[in-house]
Amino acid sequence: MDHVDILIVGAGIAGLRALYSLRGAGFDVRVAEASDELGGVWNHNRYPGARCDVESYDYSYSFSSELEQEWTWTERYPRQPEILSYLNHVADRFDLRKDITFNARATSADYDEEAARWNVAFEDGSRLSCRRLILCLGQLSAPKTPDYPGQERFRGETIVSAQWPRREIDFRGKRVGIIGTGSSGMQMTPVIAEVAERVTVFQRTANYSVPAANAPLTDEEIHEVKANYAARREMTRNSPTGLGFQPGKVRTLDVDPQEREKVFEAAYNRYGFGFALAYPDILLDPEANAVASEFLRRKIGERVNDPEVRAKLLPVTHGFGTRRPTVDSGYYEAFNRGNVELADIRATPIVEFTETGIRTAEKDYPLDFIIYATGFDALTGALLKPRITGRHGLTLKEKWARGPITQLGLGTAGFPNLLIVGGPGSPTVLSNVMVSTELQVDWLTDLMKTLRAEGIEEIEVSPEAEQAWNAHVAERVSETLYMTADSFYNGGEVKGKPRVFMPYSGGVRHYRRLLETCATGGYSGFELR
Ligand code: N01
Repeated sequence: MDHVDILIVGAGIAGLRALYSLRGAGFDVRVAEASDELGGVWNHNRYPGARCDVESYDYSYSFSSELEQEWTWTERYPRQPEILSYLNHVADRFDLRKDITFNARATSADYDEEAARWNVAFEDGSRLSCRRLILCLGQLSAPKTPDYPGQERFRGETIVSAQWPRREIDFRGKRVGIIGTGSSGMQMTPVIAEVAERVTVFQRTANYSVPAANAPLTDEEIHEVKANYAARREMTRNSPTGLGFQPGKVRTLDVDPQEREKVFEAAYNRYGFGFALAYPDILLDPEANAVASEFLRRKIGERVNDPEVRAKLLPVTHGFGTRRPTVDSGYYEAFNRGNVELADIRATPIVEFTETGIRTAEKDYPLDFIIYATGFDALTGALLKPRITGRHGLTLKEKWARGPITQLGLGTAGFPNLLIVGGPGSPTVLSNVMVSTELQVDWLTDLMKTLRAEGIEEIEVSPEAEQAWNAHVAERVSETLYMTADSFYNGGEVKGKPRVFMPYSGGVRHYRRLLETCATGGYSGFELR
């Protein structure tokens, strides 16, 4: 069996960054990547219109000022191919590929208590032993697909948005059905509608979306960002979300309606995702949330011509932001085209798939393509795919059967020398993941250096610490409105998944302080031996 000091699983944003930092610190480190390419979600989500809804310059690594200066983003919100080129550029620029093994899907990891090592097995039968195992498996990387009667009968092509084929797909003259109206469905709808003969969007839940106000970056904007990167980074790390804006200071209802309208209008037109921060209490106070939700419903309504379609597109099942809102480029306007229709499958559910399309309780939709833009088994899905067995034969799946439990999102008791980036219990999907990932990786790198310097064989989360952390995660979310809706944040939309709020809602800035306190306190909450 091959041996390595540190094995990182996953060569997405987190895995690449961890490789760069740990190798730079002199560790013997290797990355195992399931795909034949790096990039994680940006490798797999190649659907038309895929782009990031965080601004390009904020969705970039901060570890090298040379890299910051030499890479020039072209748009405010970068498209998937541009992000993938960026990640490839980073890999080439820092010679990361030589330590990545591609086509290496980890299927299991077993902790050998006597040797204090992890034995990792891969799909091709190979094995690797490592002292420390770092899981960088992504938050939204285990796609989930629907389960409708007759799916196998459909004779057209079925595509999963998060496993988009690499070949060119020609939608010209085709009838395309899109199931799902989260970010993926909303991003692809207007783009596919430009070429397809007909697009039918199958909507179960109307969602809130704010226009992206996307545009090519001007020379002045690029200059401004590059000249002030350090300050910008500091600002994002000190913000609640890792995004480039701070929340408003006054409470929503303490402002008179005309003034509030102006603030909402400005945030709506410029901020994209940051609309949620126009006032600090939009996700905390039901009345504030109701006012913001109403504003957005009005705005959505203004974008749709047909009154019947408009009524169906207005979100009414939940408050703005309690499920992940989206940032779109022309989603609602697409319904004003002659070739886009909305199938409201909450009112008239899908009954079955047929050989030629989808039958709902209302009618038959003949289709050539069906696209599942139906989301992910978020946060725990990818972590629980390999069979990970810690002390006393306990698997991670068994340990987390009633929901994930961690210390600071970084590890869990009974699984020594196993560390997680971007996992449950950290800001993860509630943040700009570039920022939260870099915070965690820098912290882990310092931890590894300390373990090496002090000759520490094992690090393991203490059971008391993880209980306390989970209680804190639950307490923080209880101050918010997040649990008022089922979402991928709380597992409520996956059958059989425990309904537990998984990310840490206390904000990036606070989380950063907690990481520092943990480290300066001798890695409190972890047992070092
Ligand atoms: O997935 P989603 P997504 N029958 O879970 C519907 C990131 N992302 O891939 O609401 C019919 O948001 C489901 O309906 P409902 C980003 O974090 C980022 O779109 O459960 N419909 C919902 O409408 C994003 O939030 C970018 O009733 C079914 C949709 O499918 C996250 O990934 C771009 C169904 C799933 O929406 C996920 O986005 C894209 C069924 N059986 C994605 N099952 C960026 O820009 C589910 N649905 C960075």
